[in-house]
Amino acid sequence: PRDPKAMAPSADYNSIAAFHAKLARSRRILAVCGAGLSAASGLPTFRGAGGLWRNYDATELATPEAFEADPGLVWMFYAYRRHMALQAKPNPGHYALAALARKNPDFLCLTQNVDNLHSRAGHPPEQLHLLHGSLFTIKCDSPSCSWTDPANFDDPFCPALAAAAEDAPASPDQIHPLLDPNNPLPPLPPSDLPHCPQCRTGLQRPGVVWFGEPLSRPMLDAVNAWIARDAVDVVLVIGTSSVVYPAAGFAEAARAPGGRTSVVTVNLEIGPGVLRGMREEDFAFEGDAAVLLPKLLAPVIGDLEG
Ligand code: BJW
Ligand code: ZN
Repeated sequence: PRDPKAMAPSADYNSIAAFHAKLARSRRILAVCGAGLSAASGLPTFRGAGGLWRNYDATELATPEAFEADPGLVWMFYAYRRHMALQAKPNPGHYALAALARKNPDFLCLTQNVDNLHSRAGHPPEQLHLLHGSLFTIKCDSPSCSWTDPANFDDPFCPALAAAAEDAPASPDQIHPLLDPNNPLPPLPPSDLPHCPQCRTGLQRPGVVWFGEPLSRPMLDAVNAWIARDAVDVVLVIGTSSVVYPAAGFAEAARAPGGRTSVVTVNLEIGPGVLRGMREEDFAFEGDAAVLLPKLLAPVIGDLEG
């Protein structure tokens, strides 16, 4: 049974001034980011509206089983997302986090996003962990092969995926030909996809973490060691539905005893579930992360425009 007082948000749980007062007393800051952070850059999220690619659920394509069944289809999905991410620009949310990292060496950013927008905003690499990998890392799909290409920005990725690199139609009421489910995709056999240059039998695949696959062990060890090193003052939970583990568990894992740690949710929708899970010291801000983050972090980073 939970203590109802401890689990209730305070009266000023969404007060920017109250958060600024907390920030002024804070040193160790952790951020856990999700797809909502890149929504203002025009990249779709996974769940809810926009979570469909053609008529496929994006989370159903993000599995080893889907790749095994139809690598050509899954590669077309990822080739399109590479193209979209390359066309997109980091937004003020990414820039605010990058500025916080430069001002505060005790800030660590964990991101589930694979779009490379944190790096392009100038986020120091030693203060950023890519929990779910990167669209621009390529690896071999054979579990026994260690080949990787750590930075591949080819667009199209290969000739067979050229359709994914076509520019979107200029008019917003026109659909990208690749996204139109009435426009059948020609079959793309594995023989048309790049194979591994090392083992020569494996297929190249995106260096992202699919459901059921482990996150990098050294990275998880580094995150857990950072959390354990000293009490965390603030955890920013930004633009994520917090349903995918282990990412969704870091905010609670970082709570120090005595109500010292404020968990701060920044999301377009603050649902009843978030409010119910909140403690007195926590905050929740409803809105676009690209608008809210520069305001929330202004006392540390100053005016981004200035
Ligand atoms: C805005 C906004 C705006 C919109 N401003 N906000 C413990 C319990 C239960 C299950 C498990 C568990 N441990 C492990 C599991 C299994 C599984 C899991 O978590 N399943 C759950 C879904 C039930 N986890 C795994 O399999 C992980 N591996 C693992 O644990 O390995 C060890 C192991 C293996 C085997 C057995 C047991 C253990 C791997 C997870 C990999 C997730 N991969 C994906 C694809 C990555 C590649 C790609 O990009 O294609 O990662 S799935 C997808 O979900 C992607 C995302 O990073 C991830 C999270 O989504 P995110 O970012 O939160 O996006 P959305 O769309 O869900 O939410 C967007 C939010 O933004 C919404 O809230 C909006 O309101 C908001 N928003 N616009 C602010 N402008
Ligand atoms: Zn290989």
